[in-house]
Formats: sequence, C-alpha cells, structure tokens
Amino acid sequence: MTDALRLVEEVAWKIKRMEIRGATAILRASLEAMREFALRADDRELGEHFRRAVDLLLNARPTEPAVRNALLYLTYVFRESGDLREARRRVVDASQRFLAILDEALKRVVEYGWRRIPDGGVIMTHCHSKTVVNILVRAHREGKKFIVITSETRPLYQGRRTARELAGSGVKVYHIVDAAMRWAARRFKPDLALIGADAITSTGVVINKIGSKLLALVAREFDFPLYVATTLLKLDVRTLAGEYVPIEMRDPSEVWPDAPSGVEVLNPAFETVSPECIDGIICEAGVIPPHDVLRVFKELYPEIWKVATQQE
Ligand code: RUB
Repeated sequence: MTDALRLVEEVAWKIKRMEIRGATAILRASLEAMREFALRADDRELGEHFRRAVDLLLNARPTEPAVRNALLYLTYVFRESGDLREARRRVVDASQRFLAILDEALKRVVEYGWRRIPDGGVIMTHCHSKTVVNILVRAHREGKKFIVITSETRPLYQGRRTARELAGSGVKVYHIVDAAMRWAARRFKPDLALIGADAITSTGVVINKIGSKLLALVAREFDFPLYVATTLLKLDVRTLAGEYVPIEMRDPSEVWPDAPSGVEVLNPAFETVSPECIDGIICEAGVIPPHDVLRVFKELYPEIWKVATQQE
C-alpha cells in the first residue's frame, strides 16, 4: 500500500473505531483525507487508487450520507477531468469547496438555532452532536440562561462528552441515564428537545443515535417540541429512489464484552425519528418543516443534487 492510500486507510480506521465520530466530524475528516490523498499521491497512485480511497471512506460507517454526497461529488470531478494533473487540481479544489460549504452551512444552522433556545428554559438532548453543542454554547454566550439535560447514550457514552463540553462553557447540565428520560421530563418540564442528525430521508425522516426516538416520544407525551439541528448536506438522495438508509449495527462487545453464551447482544447504532415527531429542522435555510427538506436541498445544492442522483 502506498503512503497516500495508507493515510486514507488510517482515517477510515479512526472513523470505524469512532475515534472520529459524529456526522459532521466524519464528513470533515473524509474530505480532508481525500484532499491529502490527491496532494500526496503520484500520478500513477492517483489514477489507480482513487476509487479505492473513496470506497475506504464510504464503507467506514454506513449511516453517513453526507460523506456519500461529498465523495460522489469528488468522484464526478475526478472523472470529468481531462488528465491526472487536472484531476489532482480539481479534486483538491472540490474538497476545499465542499469544506467551505460545510462551514458556511454550520454557521447558519447555529445562527438560526440559538434564537430558538428559550431564555430561562430547560432543554433535553441525546448523544453528542457538535451542531447542537454549538447552538447551545452560542445561546449561552448571547446571554440566555437555561438548563440542559443530557442522557448518557449507552453503550459508548457520547452524552458525557456533550455534558462535559456544555459544562466547560458554563452551561448548567443535569446528566441522566438513558432510561431516565421520561423521569427527567416529568421532573423538569422541558421547553424543548434538540438533537442532531446522521441522515435525513427524502420524506423528512431523521436518522440519529439510538435513543432519539425515545426522546421524541417523551417530548410528545409531555407536550414539548423536538427540533433537529443539522445541515441538509446529510440528505440521503437514494431514499427518493426508494432505498432505505442502512442502519449501522455495531459490535455487540460495546454493549457486553463477556456476555454469557446463549445471550445474543444486539447493538443498533441509530434509529429513525418520523417527521410527525419533529417540530422543525433547524438547517442552513432556517427552521423548516421536515417534509420540505428535499425541495430546500435542491434549491441550495443543485450541483450536489445532480451528481448524487446521477452517479452509482
Ligand atoms: C453521533 C450522533 C449525532 C450526529 C450529528 O453518533 O448521532 O447526533 O452524528 O452530529 P456517533 P453532528 O457518536 O455514533 O457518531 O451534529 O456533530 O454532525
């Protein structure tokens, strides 16, 4: 294996092992890896291993359509280039451009999102979404006072990261076990729930960490709204053609490393939250209803749309 490809493999491995995790971080790392691959590979490597580099990153975590959208775009640019010299330049440029689109989109999500946070309110969240954390930290910096309830997010405890980051920024946090979500809603009467997204389907279904639907149902029962904060770059265009977003099943040992024989441990990483449970998607176009995601995506990203719907 060549050095350039090894670098991509290392990033893919870190994504698989969840040293790099969260949809946005995975997208960013994948784009940076492809940019570095294009810069470091010699012409022969670039020509021979481009597809392999893309596949390594695509397969690192299956439930990540933003990575797919980005890598299909780079593949399109690569294929459309006249020669390898042009391909290198265009892949590097396109990676940079995609990263800039991502940064701009995230900035806007935070800009719309922090205004939604009620002053003096209680907010519930689940897992760790950088987008959600950025919104909450910004709302705090804008002078809003509120409490956040974080759930621990078994088996890998991403909720602790959320709690640590928020508390580190001065936000008051209560941390609970996942099974205490309903208890917390009863006790604290939250004003809203805010979660991130790994994937969005053409009909506005959101896929996020297992436990997200539980929170959505708690929000329904106790009558507070659930918002999803995400860039629309996570739209899985394949769902328009009838396909399902694959839900990643992870290693059972994350749940119970020495489970007794006869016990089969199941470890789904994500689950769907249906649009009826979502009061709004806080995205780069503002706060929109879930059923509008496809229309807005096409409007915002016509080029990505074209490439992602045309390519294998
Ligand atoms: C993380 C998760 C996050 C989304 C959005 O799951 O479900 O809510 O990825 O994150 P995992 P972001 O820890 O399994 O990757 O807003 O940072 O894109």
